[in-house]
Amino acid sequence: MTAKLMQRQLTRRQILGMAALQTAATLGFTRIGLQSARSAEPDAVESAPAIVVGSGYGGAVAALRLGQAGIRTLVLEMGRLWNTRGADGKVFCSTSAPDRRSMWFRTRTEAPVSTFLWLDVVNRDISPYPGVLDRVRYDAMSVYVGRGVGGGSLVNGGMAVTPLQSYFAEQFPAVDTAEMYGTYFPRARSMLGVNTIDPAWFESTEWYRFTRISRKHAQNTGLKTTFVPNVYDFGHMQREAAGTATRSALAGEVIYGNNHGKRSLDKTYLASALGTGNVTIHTLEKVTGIRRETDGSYVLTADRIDDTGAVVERKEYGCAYLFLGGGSLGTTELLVRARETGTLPALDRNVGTGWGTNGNVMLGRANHLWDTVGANQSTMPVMGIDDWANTANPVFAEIAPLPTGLEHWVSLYLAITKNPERASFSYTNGSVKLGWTAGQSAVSVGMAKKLFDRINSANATIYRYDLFGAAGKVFADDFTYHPLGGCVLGKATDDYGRVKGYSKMYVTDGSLVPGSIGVNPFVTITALAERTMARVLAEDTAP
Ligand code: FAE
Repeated sequence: MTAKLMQRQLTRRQILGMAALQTAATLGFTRIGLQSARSAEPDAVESAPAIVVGSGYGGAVAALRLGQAGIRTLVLEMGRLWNTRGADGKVFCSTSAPDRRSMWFRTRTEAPVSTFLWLDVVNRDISPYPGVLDRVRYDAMSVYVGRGVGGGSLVNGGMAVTPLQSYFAEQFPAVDTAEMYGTYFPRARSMLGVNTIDPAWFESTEWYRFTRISRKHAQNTGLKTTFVPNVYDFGHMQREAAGTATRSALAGEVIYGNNHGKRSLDKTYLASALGTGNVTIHTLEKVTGIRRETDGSYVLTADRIDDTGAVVERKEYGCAYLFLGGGSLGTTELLVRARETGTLPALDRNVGTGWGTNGNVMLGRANHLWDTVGANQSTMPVMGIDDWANTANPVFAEIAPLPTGLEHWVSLYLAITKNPERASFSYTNGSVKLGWTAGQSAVSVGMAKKLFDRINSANATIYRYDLFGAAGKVFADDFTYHPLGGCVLGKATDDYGRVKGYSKMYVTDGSLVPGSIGVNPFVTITALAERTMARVLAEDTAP
């Protein structure tokens, strides 16, 4: 899409919202809204009819729909607004030369593919800063999440996949699938700006040679592959390839943010939300506690931090309606803490349960010398090996890029397996812990191995042993990109995300999904949030 055309498709309100985001960034505000775009005066009001915690998919949908309903809404986001250029003239740093902008208060980056030829050549020393990617570490599992206005949309691969209707129905038996697939999935895809790669360009461009090689090897094994849509603007990507647009996906940018091309939430839902004039976002404010007053309103405590991570202010906010969009970890942690410390004692015992990794396992294969994957690789995945219908061993494996600028003959995959294992969170000594064990990951590895053993055998290839640490790990089963569950729909909440035990409190994020959805999850999270907001605005907020 040309810039002109895109502008025509944006509403006036969305353009105003984008302007608010831009002005706030330029002036270095931590408070973003149409008011702050006009004036630098601090907001004296510390309460709002509605508060949204977090600005990822669930939070962004809630903010937009509340704003459109004319409800003044405050969004509290612990990360920063990513719209200010660094000394290099860019907002985000690249994966090949990460600096302090890359990770959330770290002294060294922690990339998923951590070694090459067993050498520690991927990660870099950095100075601590509220960077855009976090890796939250628990005992046997660590979880990658995005931090900033837009949450995971800032760092993810943009794969916008609608789950198989039959699997969605299996995971959400109480949800009307006809309504989801007829109304909420299409609404989510349209709002997110989902588009598909031009198949003719895909077949001819050097940037997707790595995908075509993996497809060939899947076909040699008798396996099915399928194109997957993305929120990265493929028109922009083709112009990057032609040399007429600044490169982002074709310049190795992804997990530490994309400077161009990606329709992250700050360009879609959140811009529209700010454009309603009813939504304000506070950044660098982490909600740490929730309690309920006798009048039924909620009080949130929040720590405002500076760029060093120091708490510069402890704040309290009041609201009548509370929407939790802190993601599977953020929301679950807040609610488990509130129940266990007695500030929200009536929360259901299912809060903190039903958590899973979406069966994530990452792995690499070594190709023959003649099967080159290309030195030039786009960072946006566009195809998956779809063996989900194999009931004995269901796997959907995304064909992932490994852009190094050199030919390396590696095929990389993020396998999504149907791992039935679930874990719970517990509250011990002031912190919330995840009880996932290494044995539970072994189930995902078993499934991924069965599929990729077949692919290796059909193509006479082997695994790569050098990508996930010096110890020679083949299957990276100790991290996930897809944390799901913790406040599962119909268990910790009613069938629409209303938190059990408390009125006017809602969950709208990935914690509603019961640990597995079979594909990359953000379209599902967005569609479910749309469904929740439609119901809540129709039934709960009427005067
Ligand atoms: P999320 O987007 O994580 O947003 C939560 C927000 O709340 C964040 O901005 C937090 O900073 C903020 N927050 C948390 N706690 C607090 C608190 N206490 N106070 C204030 N703010 C708070 O949640 N999914 C796909 O579908 N396709 C992909 O291609 C894909 N690739 C991925 C690649 C990477 C590297 C990663 C990390 C994830 C990827 N995902 C992908 C997963 C996807 O981004 C994720 O499922 C969604 O972002 C989850 O959406 P939520 O709304 O649940």
